[in-house]
Amino acid sequence: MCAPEASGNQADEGGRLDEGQEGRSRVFSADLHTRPYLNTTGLRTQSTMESAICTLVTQFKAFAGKDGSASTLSKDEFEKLLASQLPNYAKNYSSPAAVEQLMGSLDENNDGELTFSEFWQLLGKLASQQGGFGQ
Ligand SMILES: [Ca+2]
Ligand SMILES: [Ca+2]
Repeated sequence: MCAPEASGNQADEGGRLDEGQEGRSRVFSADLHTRPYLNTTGLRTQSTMESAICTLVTQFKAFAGKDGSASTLSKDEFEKLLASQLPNYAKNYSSPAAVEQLMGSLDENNDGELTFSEFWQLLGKLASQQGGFGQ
């Protein structure tokens, strides 16, 4: 369940979005402070991690919904998602052949489409690399 976008205080809630600075690690530079997640009207809002999950799901759905099945990513949709949402993390997959290979490694049932859970394997891998957790 994605809560409606908190109005106004998005900037200090998630990663800093100042485009001018080193953009590389900004997704993971979200404030880790532990203030209660209350918005200006005193209502409980999503935590940083909840918002991150919400973003992943929302983006997956946005790309998966472009053609064919709305709940799975075709190769074309997957390619667009990589280029648009993971440009730094997935820069080794900029050629169509590399995308195809990556997709094949994620597509567990080999139906040419990625479900969210198949796609999730990639996120887990990228997150592990980001955190230096190894494989
Ligand atoms: Ca689709
Ligand atoms: Ca599949």
